[in-house]
Amino acid sequence: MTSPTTITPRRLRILLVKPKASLRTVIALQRFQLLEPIELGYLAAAVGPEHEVRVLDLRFESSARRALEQTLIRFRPDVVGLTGYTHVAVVMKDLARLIRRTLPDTCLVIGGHHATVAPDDFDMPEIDMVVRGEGCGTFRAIVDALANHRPLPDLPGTRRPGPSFRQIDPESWPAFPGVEKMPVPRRDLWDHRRYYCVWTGEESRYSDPLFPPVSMVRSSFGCRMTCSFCIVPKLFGGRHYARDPEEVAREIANLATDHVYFCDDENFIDPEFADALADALERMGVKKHYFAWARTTTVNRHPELFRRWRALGLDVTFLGFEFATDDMLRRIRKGSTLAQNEQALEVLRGLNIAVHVAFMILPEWGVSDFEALRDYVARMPPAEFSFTVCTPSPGTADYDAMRSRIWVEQPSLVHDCMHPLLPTKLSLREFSRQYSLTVAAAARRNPMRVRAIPRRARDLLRVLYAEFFYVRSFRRLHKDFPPHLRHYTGRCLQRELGG
Ligand code: B12
Ligand code: SF4
Repeated sequence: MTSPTTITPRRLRILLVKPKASLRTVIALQRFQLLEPIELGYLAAAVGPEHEVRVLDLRFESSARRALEQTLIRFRPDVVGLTGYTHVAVVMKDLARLIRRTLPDTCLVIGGHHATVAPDDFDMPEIDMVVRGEGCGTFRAIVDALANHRPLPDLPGTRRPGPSFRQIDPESWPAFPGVEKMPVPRRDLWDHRRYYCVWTGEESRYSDPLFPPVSMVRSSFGCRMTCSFCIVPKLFGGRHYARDPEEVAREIANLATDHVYFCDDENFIDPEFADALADALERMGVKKHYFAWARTTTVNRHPELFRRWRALGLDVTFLGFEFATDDMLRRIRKGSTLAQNEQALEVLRGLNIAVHVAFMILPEWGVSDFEALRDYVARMPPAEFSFTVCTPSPGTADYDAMRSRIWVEQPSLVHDCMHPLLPTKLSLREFSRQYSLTVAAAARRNPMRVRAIPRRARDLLRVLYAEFFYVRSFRRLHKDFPPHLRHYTGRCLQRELGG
């Protein structure tokens, strides 16, 4: 009789990689905000302390490929986890080839937003496993299998490149496992002082840092609304999952930074939870500065909640206005009216909470539409503004509806919600000019600028420099398109489309 042999699990070296964007618009945006690779912190926490994990944030590297290659050679990871949004999908594929060439035996796992919404893009032999949706449990199971000398397991939400890759029903969305399965992200794998966000405030003072070090915290997952362009309802099955308020408060209390950027989809959609989190923070005596996301309807329904959070340190709230007409708000099923949006802005300003207002632009806009938006912004009370082009995410019904009209062969190359994916009515050059004029005009409406709050010379220079590159990236938007589109005039396109 043979006695059962016990195989000692291996301690694995795991490298988690955040790619560097290639689009000027995203790189320019990073001059204002560069936030922690928190998704990688989650994955690192999930695999546990028994493995050696490193995070490589390529956004800081002048040559991302060289930095990755050197890390691969020096660290020789057993597993590489690569994440990314849609706008870096092509970059990710290039990095996958580099990883495979450099370390043929390393297990390469791909996850993140693009892998979730468009997994077919990663059906390539260089990749061992594609993970869709929330990845902590799955990544842990993959690492466990490898550490225990077992083959890669077949897990829900995963695909192995090969003949069966595309046979999986694209409509089968991986279910969110629930908040109790989520670990507290590891933040010791990066230097928190490198991550920042420009910090607007209605009550901002000279001595307040304009680019403070910032940590990201996720207090809840998902949203109950069904905006037709947004992927969040699909990711979380139309549900909002709130974490244990005590646990969130503890996580915030333990942060090395004073500034917290919530990366929830909507922080206040469950007012009982937002109140309970405020209770917990108060009980623990936590005093920090917060940036949060809210729907305008939530603000109007619960102004007292925002008053309470202002006292706790809520400095800025992100409001998705989306459009400046009720007709458009109805079309995208936003569930709010322009009057409601304006009311929310007033409520928050009345509480001295600065507001970040987000608008969308449509490819079919003419000059007068841009002018109307600029007029509207000029009449609005001071706020921080951002503008995206309405480009629904792959995986939404809106994306499927426009798919046949997408004018670039490889949409992910310009899919950062700042480049039009559908033919523009204006020439692309004029569209870019109008877009940049809108961004520049709105920058002058920032509350700190309107009230001419004096700032440190260094901060002032940094923000002006960032703004210059940001506005310029929109002005040059047309240059990011393939050569045959760059010089297209709108009229030409309309003829092409038969319009
Ligand atoms: C906070 C946030 C931001 C922040 C910062 C994000 C960051 N870390 O840099 C800011 C405001 C800067 C931002 C900017 C942008 N964002 Co954003 N953002 C979000 C938001 C609300 C939360 C993202 C987040 O941090 N989640 C927390 C982490 C823990 O979750 P996660 O990223 O999903 O990761 C989990 C899984 O995906 C998986 N996973 C991830 N990576 C990997 C890797 C492996 C190997 C495995 C196994 C698993 C795995 O496991 C992770 C742990 O649970 C999401 C909406 C959402 N609900 O996801 C939009 C979202 C991700 N953003 C989006 C977009 C489009 C952008 C912008 C392009 C918008 C713009 N034009 O300005 C920019 C691009 C910025 C950039 N540098 O790339 C889209 C992405 C769509 C897509 N298909 O790519 C989303 C989904 C919004 C939406 N409704 O469409 N964003
Ligand atoms: S856009 Fe905002 S409110 Fe609408 S579904 Fe997405 S996360 Fe929810």
